[in-house]
Amino acid sequence: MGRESGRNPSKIRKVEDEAKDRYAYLKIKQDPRPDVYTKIPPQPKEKKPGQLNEGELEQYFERGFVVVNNLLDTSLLDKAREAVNRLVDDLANRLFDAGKIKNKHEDKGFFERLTYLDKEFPGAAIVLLKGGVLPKEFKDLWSCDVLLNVVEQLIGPEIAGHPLWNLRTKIPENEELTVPWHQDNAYLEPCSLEVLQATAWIPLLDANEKNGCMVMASGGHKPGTTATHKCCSGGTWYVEIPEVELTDKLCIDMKKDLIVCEVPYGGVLFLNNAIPHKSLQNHSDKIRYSLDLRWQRPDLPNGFYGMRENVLMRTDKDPNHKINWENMDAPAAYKWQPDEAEEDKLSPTVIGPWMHRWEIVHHNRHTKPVNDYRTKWENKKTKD
Ligand SMILES: O=C(O)CCC(=O)C(=O)O
Repeated sequence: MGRESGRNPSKIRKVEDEAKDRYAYLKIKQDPRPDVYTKIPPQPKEKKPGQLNEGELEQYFERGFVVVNNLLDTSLLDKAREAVNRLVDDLANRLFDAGKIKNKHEDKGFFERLTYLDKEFPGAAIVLLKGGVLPKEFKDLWSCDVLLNVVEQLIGPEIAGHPLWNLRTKIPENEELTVPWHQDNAYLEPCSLEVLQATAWIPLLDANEKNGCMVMASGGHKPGTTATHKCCSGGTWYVEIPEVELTDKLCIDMKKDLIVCEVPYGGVLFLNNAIPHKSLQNHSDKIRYSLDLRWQRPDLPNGFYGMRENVLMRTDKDPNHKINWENMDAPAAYKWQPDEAEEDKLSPTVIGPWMHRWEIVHHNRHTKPVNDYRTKWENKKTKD
């Protein structure tokens, strides 16, 4: 596997040249394909803080991702950590009040406390992940100028936040928080394939191979297609791309194209919604917290099954645009489970409409209630 740790385009250049032959074959077979993943849009005329340089921009569209070190002001990340601390504290109180735990582990630090809570109440880390509460500190990060300046280079000056976002709570040695090979499009409706959704994956510590950073299948966005995913991987709610789909449909050479992306604190991994990626298991003794935040053009469909709208964050039409977060703040039900009962919010079961998009080849506790929800999702769409 290759290794990536920021601003170094040259070492992957050779691999990509070799890969071009494979994509040329696909081009003949699959045109027309969406070119939003491969075509650099017109660039802003103005120089703005944080903007990618030419090489980085090229990498993003050529490989489907780019790591940028030292991009964020770490004080923003420190504040995000404080917000996570509050969320963990709130979860500990709720679990304690519900009689699920006997010890709130208040003496434990940022990188350990949730692991202790999860030992006492298995699934606590999932409850936090699915909580979907968006504190002010996450909003400040999501809409900070430096990130929007980069996103503007990727999708143009009209920018909306996409409702699919996550606080990843990757406690050590936990299968359910280790995400298998997938394309983000697989979690959305097929229309999202036509729309570039730019993701920033932002670790809240130095993310590395040991604590479970991301691995990208370089160039896998180029066929411009979503591979056939299977549902659900192991004991999880995640869909997964079988290896044969990675190699045959997305043209991935499993020996050359896989890049381990270590991202230091302050750095960001930018990716698109068609690039295959996975995350590694956390074999360290610390929790690997990270945020994944997404943006797209506001006038295009977001593929979120009609459940939530995008939130306009920047527009050329109004330089003083004030973000209305109301939609992302919608009642604290999990984003995929719109009318979850109060007591279910402490349940570590995750289900979502993607489970209907792909064949369920493996059942587990997450897939069990899926048919009950099917009607609710369908009703919701019809109503809207
Ligand atoms: O953070 C992780 O472990 C996985 C993130 C991911 O797969 C994503 O953001 O699409």
